[in-house]
Amino acid sequence: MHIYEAATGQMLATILNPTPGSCFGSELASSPDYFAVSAVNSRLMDAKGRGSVTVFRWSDYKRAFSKTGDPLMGTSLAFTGNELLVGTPGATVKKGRYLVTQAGRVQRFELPKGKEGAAWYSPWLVEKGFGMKVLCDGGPAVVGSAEPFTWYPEANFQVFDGPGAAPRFMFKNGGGFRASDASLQQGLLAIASAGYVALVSPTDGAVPMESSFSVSVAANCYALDSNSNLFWLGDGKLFRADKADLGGFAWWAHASMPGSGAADPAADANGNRQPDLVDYVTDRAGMSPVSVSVSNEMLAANVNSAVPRDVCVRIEVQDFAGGWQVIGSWAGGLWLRGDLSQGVPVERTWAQPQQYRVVYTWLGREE
Ligand SMILES: [Ca+2]
Repeated sequence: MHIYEAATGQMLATILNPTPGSCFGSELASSPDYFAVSAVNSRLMDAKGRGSVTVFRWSDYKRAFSKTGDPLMGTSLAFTGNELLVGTPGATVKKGRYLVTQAGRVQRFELPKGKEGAAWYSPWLVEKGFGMKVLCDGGPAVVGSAEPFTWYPEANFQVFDGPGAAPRFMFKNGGGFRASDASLQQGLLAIASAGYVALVSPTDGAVPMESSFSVSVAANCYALDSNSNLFWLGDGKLFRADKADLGGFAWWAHASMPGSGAADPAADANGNRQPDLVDYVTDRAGMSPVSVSVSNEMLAANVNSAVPRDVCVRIEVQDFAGGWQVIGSWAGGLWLRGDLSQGVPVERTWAQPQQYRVVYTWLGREE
C-alpha cells in the first residue's frame, strides 16, 4: 500500500502486506490520527481463510494494532470518535453453547490499543449481509445489510446510537433492493441501488428524496458539497439539487430543527421560534405566496403557484355570527373551490367589516 501527499503527488511511504496472499488494502478508513486497512480474504460469501484489519498511526505509519477474524472481516470500516468499527458479513459467532454461522457482525475496537467492546448484531442475528456497510460521520453509526449475491436480494439499514445500544431499524425497501453503495455525509445517508437512490436521515428515518431512474444505470455516486448542493449520477446524467429544497414539509421540519445545520433563523416567518407550515410555505414559495385584496363588495385572492404541492391553502371569511367559512381553497396548482382570482362577492357592511384569513393545511401523512 502506498501513501501519497495529495497536494504534490509525492509518495511518502509504502507499507507491505503483513499477511501475504490476502487482499491487503481491500477497504480503507481514516481519522485525524489513525488509518485502517483491511485484508478481506475474498469477496465471495463461501470464502475460506482469514480476514484481517490493521490500524496504523498517521504520525509515523507504524502499526497500532491488528485483528484477525472471519474471511470477510473488514468488508467495511469506519472510525467513530475513539473506536474503529469493523463490519464482517457472514461471520460465525458464538451464542451461548452454539456457533451461529452467517450471522454478520460489527466489531468495535477502542483506540489506540484495539481493546474490543461488545459487538453489534442484527436483531435477527442470522443475517449474513449485516456489516456489508458501516458508516459514521460523527453522529449515530449506520450499519447496512445487503445480500447482493442472491437472486432475491434484500437490503436494510440499521442505526446504532452508541456502545451497547440496540439497533434502531431505519430503512428498508422491497424485495430486489440491492443497496449497491451507501454513504453518510452531513447527516444524510444516501443509498444507491440499481436505477434508484434514496436519501434518509439516520436521526429519525425521514426520507427527503427517493428517486428512481428509467433505465438500469446505477445511481452509484453521490456527493454533498459545502454549499449543501447534492449531486448524484443516474440515467447517464449528473443531477444537482439544493439539500434545502428536497422533500416535503416533514423533511423540511426535520431539517429546520436546531442542530441540523439546515436551520435558517430568517425562515421563521411567523416568529414563533418553531418550524411550522407557515414558515415552510414562506420558505419554499417566497415571501408572499398568497395575496388577498378586499374591495367594498369583492374579495380576490392570488396564490403563487410556487406553494408546495403538499400544502392546501384555504381562504376563509368570518360570518356575522363570528364563525369562519371556507370560500376558496387551492392545492397542487389548482383552485379546488371558488376561483378567488376572479373575485367573489362577500358580505360587508360599514358597521362590521368582514374579516378574512389564510389557513394552510398539510396534505402529507400524519405520523
Ligand atoms: Ca414559525
